[in-house]
Amino acid sequence: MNLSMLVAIQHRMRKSAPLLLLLLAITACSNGNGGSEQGSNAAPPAPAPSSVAGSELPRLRLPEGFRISVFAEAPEARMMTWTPGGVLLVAESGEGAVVALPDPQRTGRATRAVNVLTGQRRPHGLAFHDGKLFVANENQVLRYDWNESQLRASNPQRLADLPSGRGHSTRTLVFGNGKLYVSSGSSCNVCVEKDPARAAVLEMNPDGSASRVFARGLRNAVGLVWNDRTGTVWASENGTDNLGDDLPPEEINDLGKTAGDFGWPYCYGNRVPDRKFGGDENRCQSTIPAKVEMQAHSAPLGLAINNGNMFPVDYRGDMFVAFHGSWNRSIPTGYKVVRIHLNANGEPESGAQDFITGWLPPGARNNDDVSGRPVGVLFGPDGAMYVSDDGAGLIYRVTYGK
Ligand SMILES: [Ca+2]
Repeated sequence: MNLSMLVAIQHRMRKSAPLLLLLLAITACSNGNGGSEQGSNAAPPAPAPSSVAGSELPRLRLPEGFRISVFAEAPEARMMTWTPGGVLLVAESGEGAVVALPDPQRTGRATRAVNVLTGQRRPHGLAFHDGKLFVANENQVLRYDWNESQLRASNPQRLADLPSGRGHSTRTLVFGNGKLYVSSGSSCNVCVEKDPARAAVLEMNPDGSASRVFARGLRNAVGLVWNDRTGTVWASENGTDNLGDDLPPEEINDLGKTAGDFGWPYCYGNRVPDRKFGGDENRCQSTIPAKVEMQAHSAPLGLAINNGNMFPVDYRGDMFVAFHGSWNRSIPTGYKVVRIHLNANGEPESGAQDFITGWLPPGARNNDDVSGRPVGVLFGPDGAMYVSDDGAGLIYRVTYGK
């Protein structure tokens, strides 16, 4: 049975049994004892069973001392955020939903799934600021009043319209320095955009006013994270397709303190011209080079910086990136979570090092063989790492020790 079959079955079953986990448990030859509970206002996915922690994911590999388990089932799980009260919210983009996954007893497993918002247009980016919930849909940024005890969002305010249709549909948002940053990918694989708000990161006030293009020349910066030590937003960048198996490098970029041009569609990596599109050295000299270059076609999506204290000291302050995995490469790559060591100034001191692998089986020649596709990475108030996976429809929890 391949991943697409599992996912198809899971989607059919999402309102009843936790079948995917059952299948995973069977695959692992472990003895899950299943069971689930339904919340009073829970409509969507059934929660994960409270069993087989760690051993239910025998294919996944992490450094010694780390453990990974399933925190929740969440179809189409993309970006995540924490409510002010410490409840995980996830955008289920393909479902048009934002879902809360409470774990009130801090067991490491969500006890239920609560529909916070439905009928959204590919909701993706989520954030809280001054007690309000911000949601980036494909076509607009919305702000909601938030009721923590009810896990309910109300009173939507439209803060900004975003360019939509054609090409990349994900919109990500992050707060930093009192500003809201919103990423909007390109409308094409490689082209000169007519709308300056595409292939760009916008900056605006939290009420949507004073919006401007902050970073341009970013083909698809799906992951945004605030880096406290540099005082700037950092972004992952998904490079142009069809330049070969190993070009262009995927990038991590520091968006800096002032507006700038990050190269696409003319330049990539360290100011390298895309000659196929007509880039040249002169043009590239005025662009901002990548901070980290990574394997082409890895599809880096979510970014997180580990500000918690659960992981070993050496991992603190480091950046983690979810690689969604390739389609535009003859031999598959990606499908993992990597770590980039940041120094005391918040600057990278390493390239991408494997942290969680195994969704892509060793030696796989075909993307159909993968068992999951990491999307979002987020550290929790408990210091654990949470990883969303829109291939398997799961959210994992990664812990160290205990
Ligand atoms: Ca670039």
